[in-house]
Amino acid sequence: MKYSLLGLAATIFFISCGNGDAANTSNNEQAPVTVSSEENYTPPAGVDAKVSASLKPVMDHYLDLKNALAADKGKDASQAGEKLLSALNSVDTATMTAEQKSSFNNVASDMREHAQHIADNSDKIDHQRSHFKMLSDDTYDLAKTFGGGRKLFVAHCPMALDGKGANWVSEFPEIRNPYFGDQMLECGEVKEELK
Ligand SMILES: [Cu+2]
Repeated sequence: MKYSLLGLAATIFFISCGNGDAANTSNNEQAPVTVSSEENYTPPAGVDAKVSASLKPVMDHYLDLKNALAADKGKDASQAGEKLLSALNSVDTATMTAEQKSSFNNVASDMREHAQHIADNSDKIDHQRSHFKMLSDDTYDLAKTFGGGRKLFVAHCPMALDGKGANWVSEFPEIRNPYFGDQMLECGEVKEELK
């Protein structure tokens, strides 16, 4: 019984990740990613240009943080977390509608908490990654409401965080898994595109 369960777990592992070799492939063997362009981007209707512009650094620092985790660099993730915090505090809410303002404030207060934990735990990448899941869900909500400043991709890894599964937002469609880094860099798939 014990052995068949192990076999089942191994099968799920390989189905989930498509390619079992992914675990043994190092960063520099990956094909380059195709980063989406910021040119010709139009924010969703009803979002003021000032709001969109002041949210851009928030998105950029989130993406830096995500790339740092995919590269297994807790220190860089921590620094991106710091920058994300200050970018959140510089968002121009003056031209937001009342509805936008309350949605932004809700998401931003949650994001601040997770960014702070990530900033404070540069030597505990697992801890950073568990906060990153919630930060990613917040970032998704933000991009849905206010636009992401460019085309974005929402990816999912069913194995992240001990099999609970988790999403992330990316500026490219290729999978570079921020929950596993080099250990399983290509585990996951794109679930949604945000234009
Ligand atoms: Cu924490």
